[in-house]
Amino acid sequence: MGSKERYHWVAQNVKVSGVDDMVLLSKINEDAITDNLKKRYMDDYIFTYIGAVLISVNPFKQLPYFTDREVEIYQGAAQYENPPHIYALADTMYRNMMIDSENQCVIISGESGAGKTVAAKYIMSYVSKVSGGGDKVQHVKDIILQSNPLLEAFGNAKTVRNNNSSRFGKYFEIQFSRGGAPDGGKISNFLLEKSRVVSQNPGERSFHIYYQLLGGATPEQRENLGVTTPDYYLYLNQSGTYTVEDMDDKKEFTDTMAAMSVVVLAFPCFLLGIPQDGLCSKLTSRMMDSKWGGKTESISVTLNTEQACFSRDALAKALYTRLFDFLVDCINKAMQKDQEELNIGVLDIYGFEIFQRNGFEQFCINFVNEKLQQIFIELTLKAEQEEYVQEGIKWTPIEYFNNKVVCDLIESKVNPPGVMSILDDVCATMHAKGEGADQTLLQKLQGQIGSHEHFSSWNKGFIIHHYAGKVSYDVSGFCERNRDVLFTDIIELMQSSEFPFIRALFPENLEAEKRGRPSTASTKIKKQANSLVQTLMKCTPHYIRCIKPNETKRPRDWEENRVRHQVEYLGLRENIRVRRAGYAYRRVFNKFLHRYAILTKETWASLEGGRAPGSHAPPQVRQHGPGPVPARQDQSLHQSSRVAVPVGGDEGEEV
Ligand code: AOV
Ligand code: MG
Repeated sequence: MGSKERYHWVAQNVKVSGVDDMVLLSKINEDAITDNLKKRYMDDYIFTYIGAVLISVNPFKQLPYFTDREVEIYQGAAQYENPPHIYALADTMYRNMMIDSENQCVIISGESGAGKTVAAKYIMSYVSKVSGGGDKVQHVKDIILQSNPLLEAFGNAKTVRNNNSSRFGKYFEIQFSRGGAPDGGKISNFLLEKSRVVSQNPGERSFHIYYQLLGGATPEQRENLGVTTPDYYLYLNQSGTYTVEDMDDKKEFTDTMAAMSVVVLAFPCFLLGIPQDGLCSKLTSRMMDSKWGGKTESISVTLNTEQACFSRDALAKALYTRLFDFLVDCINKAMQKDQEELNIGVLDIYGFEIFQRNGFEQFCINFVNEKLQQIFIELTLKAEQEEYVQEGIKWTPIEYFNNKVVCDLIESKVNPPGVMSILDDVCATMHAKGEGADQTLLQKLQGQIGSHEHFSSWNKGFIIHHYAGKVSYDVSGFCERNRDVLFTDIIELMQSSEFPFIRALFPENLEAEKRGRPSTASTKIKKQANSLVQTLMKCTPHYIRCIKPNETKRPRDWEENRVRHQVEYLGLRENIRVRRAGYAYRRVFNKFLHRYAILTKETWASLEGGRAPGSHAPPQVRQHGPGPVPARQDQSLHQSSRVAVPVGGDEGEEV
């Protein structure tokens, strides 16, 4: 479709509703932003821009503009040519990657149920539709798309906030050849909420796969696996919820099985392959070292009911997470390529969440969200403003809330130590049975960070004033979940399984592990979150900020206060103000020159004697602004010498 034709098509099918880009709002305040989003939402426009940032409001219904026709319209078009759309953002990423030979990433954020996972899937399907390739590439595309139902079956569950809530975080890198064909991929997964395997809150379910299997297994599978109905199982019947509105577990099971066949994987029937009496004795007793007459001996201690249940649950959770990691590994192997060239990374994590009772899992989930908000703040509000100052451009600072203070409160090692450090210290010294550890934790938290402005406590726990609101955490279970131990006897038992599959899930070298201090769950998530930040910082970032319009999950239901609250904490007003006052288009000198040098003799000559663009000649172009600019820490993303072009001459900020 030519651009004229395209324009007509869009013009006929799209009516004007509010403003497409909120930089154009005549008033910039939360009311005006919320009003604009509402107007558009009620007219079925869920997408709106703030410059290059895409805002997406969950419609809770299928909208008609995600067909092949839109794929065609948005392909190769400039952002302003068409109404805002997630395909436009996906197209920009793909084109940037190809033109600049740079890795791209999209950070999709928003609270639980705001539409992140759906957005991630649209990006993946768009990229796979517009990129070329032969049979091998088609196979990789199939894996990329089929990995979604597979991982959702094992990693998503119904919560009260979202019927298909991601209970793990995922960074999916789609890898491309220099020619732009997706010929590989890699998934990094983060902290699965494994406690869900053994218990769920009222109104919630365990992971979808259990209900799929129970609803969709063939008679033969039922017999082999000893499958009955969900109410029979203690691990599934505590919440009293077995079905989800608009979800057909039986059909989903067929899809999961089909997805498994694409990554060539037999259904891992995880019957354990260990003698029943072995399991029974290891679940009800434990080997402990005992000092007797100067000698250390191992003796078998019988566990009480509570301890035995704890061992059983620990085993169930370990089996499930390891199985999940195994699945991710299989998918990765199936789309692995020898050498990485270019990639587009799609980040879809569990959203910020507040439940009636919030435990260790919510604490970790909300911490990861806090880190993502920090990237947004760093790159779109802080670095952008600092850059103008460095470039010597007149600039009136725009105030914003920097949530680094909350990140530090959680993860800082010293001065004062953060919640995670204090938690690790308590875990390192806690009694084997862990009695009283949670209360000790609470006291230490109060003692060491009780006066922090984003921290307060109550009789059963503590409150963190997150960027997205106050969350009250119940400390009970924090230490046990953080320590995350699986007793040695149980690991040994699993390592003695007759099935190689089960043995492979427990590869640890127990002798070596006895020597070091075991790593805790919070240390792991902290490491993962920080390495994720590093990875994202190396790419050109794009942002989708998802908004949840209601708690009823119904279409056309608009809860004004909820939306305004999200508009506030997402920092949309500050985002618009920085965007309006600043320059809309920037390019690093080097790249600008390589791209446009051909337009004049002088610039062409400056490319080291007229070498072709794409060569690595350092350009001899004078910098904009006063003299050399000091090097910055985040050089990889924000190189300091840039060409800045005001678009539309709108430098004024207030109206
Ligand atoms: P989330 O990923 O942000 O929550 P989802 O992407 O799972 O949220 O969206 C929740 C539900 O909203 C989906 O299952 C759809 O029913 C509906 N929905 C979202 N986006 C769209 C859309 N563009 N069009 C139609 N329906 C949509 V969580 O994973 O809980 O943080 O941990
Ligand atoms: Mg999700």
